[in-house]
Amino acid sequence: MKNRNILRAMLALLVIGLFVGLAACGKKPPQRRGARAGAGGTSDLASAALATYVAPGDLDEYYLFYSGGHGGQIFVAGIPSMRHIATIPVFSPYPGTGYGFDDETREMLGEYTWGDSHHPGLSETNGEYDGRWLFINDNANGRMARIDLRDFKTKQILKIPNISANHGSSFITPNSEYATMATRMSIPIPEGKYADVTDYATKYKGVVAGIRIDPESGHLSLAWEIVVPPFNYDLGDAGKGPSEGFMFWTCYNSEREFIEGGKLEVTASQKDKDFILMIDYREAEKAMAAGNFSKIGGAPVIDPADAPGIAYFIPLAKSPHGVDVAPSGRWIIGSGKLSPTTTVFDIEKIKTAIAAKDFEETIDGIPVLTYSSVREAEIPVGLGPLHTQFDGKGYAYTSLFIESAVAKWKLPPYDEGADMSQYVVSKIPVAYNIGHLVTAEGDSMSPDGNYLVALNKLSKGRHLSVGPSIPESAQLIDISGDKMKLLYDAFTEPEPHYALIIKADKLDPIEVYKKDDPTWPKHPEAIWSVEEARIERRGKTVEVWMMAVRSFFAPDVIRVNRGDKVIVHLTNIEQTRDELHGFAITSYDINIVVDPGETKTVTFIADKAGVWPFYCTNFCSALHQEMQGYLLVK
Ligand code: RUQ
Ligand code: CUA
Repeated sequence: MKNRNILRAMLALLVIGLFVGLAACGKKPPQRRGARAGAGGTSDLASAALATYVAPGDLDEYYLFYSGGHGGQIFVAGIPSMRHIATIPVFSPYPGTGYGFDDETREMLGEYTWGDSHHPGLSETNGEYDGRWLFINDNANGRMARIDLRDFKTKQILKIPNISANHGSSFITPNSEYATMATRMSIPIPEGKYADVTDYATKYKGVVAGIRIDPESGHLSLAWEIVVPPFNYDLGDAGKGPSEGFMFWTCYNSEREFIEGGKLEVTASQKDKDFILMIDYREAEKAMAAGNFSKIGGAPVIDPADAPGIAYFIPLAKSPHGVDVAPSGRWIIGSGKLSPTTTVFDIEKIKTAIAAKDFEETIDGIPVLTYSSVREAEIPVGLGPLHTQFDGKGYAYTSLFIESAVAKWKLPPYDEGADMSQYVVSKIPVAYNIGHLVTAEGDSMSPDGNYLVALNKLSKGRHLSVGPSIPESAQLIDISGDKMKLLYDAFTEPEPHYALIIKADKLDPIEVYKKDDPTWPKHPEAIWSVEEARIERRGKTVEVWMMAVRSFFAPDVIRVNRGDKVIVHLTNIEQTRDELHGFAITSYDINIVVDPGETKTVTFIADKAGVWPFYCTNFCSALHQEMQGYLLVK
């Protein structure tokens, strides 16, 4: 750290020296980087460079995990450098790490070759990120995945019945008991059932679900589902502190209709208000224990009409997107996209209203709390508010999609009868049309309050052109002072939605899979020496136990007959960090990659006769090119 500050000071002198030098010799300075004025913000070159420069060999302070949208991955970057460090494939195959080619990951991907990864969630203990697991939803196929942060690999993809387009996910409760899932686009349930859209109001249903997280292994399983009216359930969050025990989701289209040719954007915006759905998951646990559910599509589904106290609606400005619980857990923040305000709700007022049965109406067995009784304030943040994050110092930051800006505003308490606009303390323009935003440890109970990353939908003109499809932009903003300061523009593959920032020292990833590590499951087919390497034939099945080490495979010839089933278990016996080996068979569309100490299995039918070289795809040594063998198919 100290070294780094010295380096930064030296850099500052260098930058200043450069300008002074250029001015003195009378030469026109080259167009100064950072000087190009434009909408979306500029930064002060010297201070921004100092704040973000991570010297070669030096390390970032935080990990940034940002979703890859319909690319199906998660990207990893460092903060403050914003350098992309790794890609974690989740819902899509990724030949770079061999993901989706070996038997295990191929089975995990199942029938899909892509997913729409939106909202990462980090495991928590007592409301703090604990650095164990990272979760993410698939907005396309009703799925959720778990990544182990010891090796940064996807370990499980869970698909559950009845959830149609899982968007309101994966938000984690303060002790990682549950992750959320929710239907974005209602359908008749179970999936596969037919009903025309003309019967939308009565035959289509939404479903929200609690996914249990095993406290030891992180394994995901379905705990319960709750059937809810056919609205579109959008984003969610889990309560904490005084709101622990509740889950929240915004929903739009409370008009509950899908009119053919009617444009949902119009028909779903008729009413002034939509809702936040609030679920009491302790009540869901009780309903499950009492057998108070029915089975739909194989899943236990609770009907709120039969389980009073399980679900409530909180009215909110129409067509809302984000709902975010403040670090204290007391304030629940929701934003209607078409309203220039964001609304603060008080969990204490919500509890009081529930106790007093202070309801406006009841929809499909779900009471609607009286808006004026539970609302704390409406804050005029600006146009197109989407998501809100926090700094732990009493301020909230709301992304403004239409305004292309981030608004910083003060959380309660507020003065009685005050003009609320005074609580919007500052704004910073971003480039352009911001969706999500994230602050350092912003979803935990103690955000760090130094960095914010704006995940913008458009980046036009802020980088070298790469044709009509240009990258998304992610802007790093300093929020440590009174005024927000733009530090850095980074550009990403399509298409980050949400992201999370965790302190680097909370993670302790392994360097290799140690040969005898009791904390890691032993692969039953692992081999550790040339002596153990072998090929066995049983009828038409040929099984190969192969090892890879710099710079050869053993065995390096596999003889089979056309039509044989071939099973290759490949162990990389290296115990040195970053000594990876690949195993690609030409013309067979196979490429697996094994990390040091790792074993993977790939099974295929040898359906092409001939001589097919296999080789190591990962550059491993000076003699990497020589690391090859032959699959001989007679
Ligand atoms: S959503 S910004 Cu999943 Cu907000 Cu995309
Ligand atoms: Cu092993 Cu290249």
